[in-house]
Amino acid sequence: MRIDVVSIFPGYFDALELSLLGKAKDKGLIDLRVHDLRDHAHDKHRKVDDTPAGGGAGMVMKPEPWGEALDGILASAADEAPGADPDPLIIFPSPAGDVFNQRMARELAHESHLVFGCGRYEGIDHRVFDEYSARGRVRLVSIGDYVLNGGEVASIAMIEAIGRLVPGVVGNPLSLVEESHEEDGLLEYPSYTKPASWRDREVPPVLLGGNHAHIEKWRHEQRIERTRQVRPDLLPRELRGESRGRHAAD
Ligand code: JEE
Repeated sequence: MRIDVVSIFPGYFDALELSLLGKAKDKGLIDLRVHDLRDHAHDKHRKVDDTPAGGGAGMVMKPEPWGEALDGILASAADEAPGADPDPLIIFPSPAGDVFNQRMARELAHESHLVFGCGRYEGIDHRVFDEYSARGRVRLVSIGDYVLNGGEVASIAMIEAIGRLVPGVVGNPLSLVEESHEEDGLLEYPSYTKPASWRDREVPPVLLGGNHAHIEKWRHEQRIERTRQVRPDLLPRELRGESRGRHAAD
């Protein structure tokens, strides 16, 4: 998978080298290319922002550097994959986007080329979105209902979530198989390791008993109880029967 990122803070993406994604890069599974938007601002101050049309607080990113940066990436994609390969998908992280989730990560992991356009300030001149929507596929995506200062942290979260789903990236494919089986919307069961006793806190005895049917049953019950406690909204209808979580009085 090729991933291009455009940002005025390319250094943020050094973090991706530290983890799994660094190894995926070394293995040639993920081709991550980070571009500095300011390289496409040609005035002497390399200015990428300006005051908002119509007035208001803050600054807005000018369209011209974005046009030059994205045109360059799209042209290089057409050059390198001359076959009628599917268009790159351009993702603009935005508080106004569709909310990113595991389903979206799974869908995006099938793409061959993603481009992340990281805005700053109050965002990017909307004509950039219109231009690339007219020429190809564009999505506005939010990572959740809180306000960040720009698209970089959101892009890193999405790249990590998507990247680990690319075949070969996660060391142990069994953990992904397990994950997909557990894709029933319930939270995970609690995990333990050695020592069996730590500060007078014991690993639950069922986990040390070696009866795998009991262990599976216990883990499933833990998942349901945990979900009921902290995310009752995720409980499937058939498990919601005796739930107290859905009553207005709670
Ligand atoms: C991209 C600039 C900063 C802050 C105005 C008005 C928005 C932009 N989940 C997520 N939260 N935040 C982002 C995100 C933030 C960004 C950019 C993504 C580019 N910024 C910015 C405030 C505002 N606010 C009231 O509603 C909220 C606009 C994000 C993602 N993905």
